[in-house]
Amino acid sequence: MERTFVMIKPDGVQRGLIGPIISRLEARGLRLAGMKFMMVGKDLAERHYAIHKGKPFYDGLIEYITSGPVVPMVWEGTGAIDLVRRTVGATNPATAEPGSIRGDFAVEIGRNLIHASDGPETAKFEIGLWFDDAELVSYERDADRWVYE
Ligand code: IDP
Ligand code: MG
Repeated sequence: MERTFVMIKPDGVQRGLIGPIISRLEARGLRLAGMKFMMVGKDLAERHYAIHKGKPFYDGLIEYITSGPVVPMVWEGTGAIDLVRRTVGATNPATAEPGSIRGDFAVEIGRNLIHASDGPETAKFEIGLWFDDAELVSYERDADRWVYE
């Protein structure tokens, strides 16, 4: 089982898409390991997006992510990092495949609804940035044997 960090961004909350987005991940067979509902301070936003500092969209990105409440989550499953990235779709919703979250619910790159870790290193860093160990839950679901061999 691999864990990945996922966050519904402020536009997802404002547009009433918390439920539909979580439903996609649940229906895929992934298992929720942690979840919060919170405002993001500038300091946390800057640490989360440190890799993009200096890019033309950086200031707008920080403003966007701190503009309203978000839903940070940890999801787990076999190959969860890549699986979630595919379920989320391309960064620019204009080119995201229909059937993906961004491809079905979003239009512009600066309002693309959801964040997901892009690799094992990023996932480890982001999970540690947003969650304490004690906030993550390890458990089994009866349905897991029908999802995982
Ligand atoms: P990702 O979210 O698919 O991993 P990244 O390239 O890591 O995409 O960019 C982080 C976030 O920054 C994007 O999800 C999007 O919200 C924002 N972003 C990236 N490129 C642009 C841009 O060209 N204009 C506006 N916002 C952008
Ligand atoms: Mg990224």
